[in-house]
Amino acid sequence: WKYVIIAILAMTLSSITGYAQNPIVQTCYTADPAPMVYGDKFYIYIDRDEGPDYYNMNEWRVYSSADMVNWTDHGAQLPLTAFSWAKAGTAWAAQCIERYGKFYWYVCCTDTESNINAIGVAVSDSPTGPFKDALGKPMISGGWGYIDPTVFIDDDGQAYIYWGNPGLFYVKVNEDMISYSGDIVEVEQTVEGFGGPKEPKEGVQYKDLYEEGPWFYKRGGKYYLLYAAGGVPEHISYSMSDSPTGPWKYMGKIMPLQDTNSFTNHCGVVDFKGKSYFAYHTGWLPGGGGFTRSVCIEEFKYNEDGTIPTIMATKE
Ligand code: FUB
Repeated sequence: WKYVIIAILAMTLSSITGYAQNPIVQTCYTADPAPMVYGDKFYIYIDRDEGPDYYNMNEWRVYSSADMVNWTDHGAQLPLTAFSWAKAGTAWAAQCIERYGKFYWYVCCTDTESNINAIGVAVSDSPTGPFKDALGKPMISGGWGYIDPTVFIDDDGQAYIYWGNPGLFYVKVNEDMISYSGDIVEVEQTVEGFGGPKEPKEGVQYKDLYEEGPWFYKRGGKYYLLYAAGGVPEHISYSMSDSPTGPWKYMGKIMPLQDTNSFTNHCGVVDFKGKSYFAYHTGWLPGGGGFTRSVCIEEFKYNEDGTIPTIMATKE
């Protein structure tokens, strides 16, 4: 009976907290989480930090859960070597989405030929891979700051990809999900749209409030753009719009600065089984830090008007 009661208590507690324990991956250092809901599972796509003193990363990995408590490690379903054009050690932030039963994993890494960041795309028939380079070359390249892709397919079928640091860019993605149409647009970072001083100010470390790591989605008819902000160290802020291409309205901070042992942060948000989840990273595993980060998740509730409350990083 003692064990039955303990088991019932444990199950009740885990259903209250909604997820197991932060960091959700305890076996390696993970960063830049990109959650995706497909079927009855929550998938999370991450890049693996190798450290010790830079963003030295060589693979993207997939984890899944049906209950936000028990996680399955699906392994490194996308090694950087899958992209023959990519420079070793540069497997940075990525996001996977589904269209017409295929899964597209958008990544950023350095193009060996130009030695600057570029965005690539890998494809699979399953959310857990195996994935292969869809193009054999970068999908989007030719500019500085082409990192941290985030992709969203609107209700009318038009897909968009946002990315960038420095700068925030977007372009319309074609229905094939591996090419794009029209010009790449750089978003003007007004104070109304992204907060913060537009020009550098003495004593202020940042130029614009937007820094990197955009996360783009739609909910309740409104478009959301979440991003790492404020220079170094980073907090998470967001802007909202009635249109997928703006104009954006700065809405404030979501995750303020805390002692998370990581000077970057990078978020992803989804709804799953009636609850909302905010994924981010810290440096909270033993031996962790700014280049050996760890993915964490918080459950949260949107405010009645669709705005996002303050979310604090927790170790629970
Ligand atoms: O993980 C490498 C870089 O650090 C990402 O591309 C940024 O978003 C920051 O998290």
